[in-house]
Amino acid sequence: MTRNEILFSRAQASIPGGVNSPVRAFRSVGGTPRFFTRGAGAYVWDADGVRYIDYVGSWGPLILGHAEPDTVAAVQEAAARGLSFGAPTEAEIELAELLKERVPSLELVRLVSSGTEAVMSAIRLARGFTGRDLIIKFEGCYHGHADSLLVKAGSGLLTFGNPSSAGVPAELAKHTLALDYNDSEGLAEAFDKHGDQIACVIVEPIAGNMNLVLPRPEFLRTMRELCTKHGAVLIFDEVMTGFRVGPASAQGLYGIAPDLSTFGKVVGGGLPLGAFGGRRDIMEKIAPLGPVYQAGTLSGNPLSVAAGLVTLKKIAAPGFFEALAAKTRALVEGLRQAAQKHGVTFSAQSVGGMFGIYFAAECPASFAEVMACDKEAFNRFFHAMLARGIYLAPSAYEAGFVSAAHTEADIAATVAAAEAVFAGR
Ligand code: KE4
Repeated sequence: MTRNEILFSRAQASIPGGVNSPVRAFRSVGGTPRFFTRGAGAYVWDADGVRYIDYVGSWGPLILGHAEPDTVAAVQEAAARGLSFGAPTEAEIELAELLKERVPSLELVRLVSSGTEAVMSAIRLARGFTGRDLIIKFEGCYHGHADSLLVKAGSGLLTFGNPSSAGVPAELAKHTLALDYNDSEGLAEAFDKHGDQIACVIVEPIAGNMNLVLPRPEFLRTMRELCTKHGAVLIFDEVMTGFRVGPASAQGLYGIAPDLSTFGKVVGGGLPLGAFGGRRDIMEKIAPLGPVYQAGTLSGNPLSVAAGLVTLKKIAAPGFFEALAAKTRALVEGLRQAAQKHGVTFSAQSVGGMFGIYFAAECPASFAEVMACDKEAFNRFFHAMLARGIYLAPSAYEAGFVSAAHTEADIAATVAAAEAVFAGR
C-alpha cells in the first residue's frame, strides 16, 4: 500500500469518509485522495513524496501560491502577538477599508470565518431587511452548506424547491426557488409570479461550482433590473470569483453593483476568513445596530486578517491580473490545441485566474449542458494527469485555478502532459 492509501484507510476510522470536506474524498473521480505534506509556490507534495503542479490551490484561496513567504511571515508575526482576542483590532478596520476601496458597492462590510457563514448571514439579512421569506438561487450554483441553499429545483422550474440534502426541512426548502442559470426569461417569470414575496436573488456572477460557466450578458443585467423593480436584494456570491477574476471581482468585470456581496477564499489568503457587505441601509440592520442577529467567536481573526491583508495588497500590484489572466489563457489554449491535434472532443475557457475544461465540443452555458459533458472522459483524464504530476480538481464539476507562482514552464509542462494523454502515450 502507498502512504496515501495507508493514511486514507486510517482517516476513515475517525473522520466521515476520511475527509473534512466531501469533494476531497475523490468519490467523483474514484481512487485514493492524495494526503499533502507540503506546498510551495505552484507545487504540492503528497505523503509518498510525489510532487504535483497544483491547479486547485485549496479551491481558490492561494492566488499567490502555497506558503507565499510574505504571507507566512505576516501570519507568524501576528501569531506571536496573540492568536485571537474576541475583541476589535485595528487590522480588521484596515481590511474592511481595503475591501471597501477595492469593491465600491461595499459601504459596510463584516468579517466572518468562511464563505458559508458569509452567505448564510447575507441571506438572513436580506430576509430581515425586506421582511420577505422567498429566495431565488440557480441550479448548479453552490453557496456553501447553509440549509436554505441546499435546495434543488422543484418539480416544475417555477415551483418551490426540494431539499438537496437530508436534514433540510421541506418547510424551509419551500422558501427557495431554484431556477436555471442564464435563463433570463425564467427569472422574469418568477418575478411576475412571486415578485413582492422575493427577499433576494443570490447568484455566482460567474459560476464555478458546476465547472466554469459564464453569464450571458443580459442575465446579470436582467437580474439587477428585476431586483430593483421589485425591491428584492441582489446578492453576488463572490466567494470564488472575488479577487480571482479581476481586481474588483466579477462585479467590477461586468459593471453591475449588487446590493450585497459575499467573499471568502482569496480574501483570507488561505486562512479561515469570509466577508459580507454592501448597501449601508441594508447592512445597518445587522446586530448590534439592527434586528438581524449575526456573530462569531473567531470573526476577524488576527491571523486570517494578516494573511488577507498581505494577499489583497500583493494582488493590487500593477499588471498582476493581466499576467495571471494571460498565463491562464495560455493553459487553456494549450490544452485546446493538444486535444484538437489528437481529435479529442474537448473545450476549455478561462476568466482571470480561473478556468474550466470540458469533454464536450463547446463550453457549456447552462447546468444541463454541463451535465451533458463526458464525465467519464474527464475522470480518465484526471487520473492520467495525476499520474504525470498534475493535480486538477478531483471532479468534472469544479473550476481550476492558476496562481501567480505558476511559471510558463509549469504551464508548458502541463500542456505537454495533456498532449501525451490525448495521444494515448
Ligand atoms: P466555504 O464555506 O467552503 O468557505 O465557502 C462556501 C462557498 C460559497 N460560495 C461559493 C461560490 C463557493 O464556491 C463556496 C465553496 N466552494 C467550494 C469549491 N467548489 C469549496 C470546496 C469544498 O467544499 O471543500
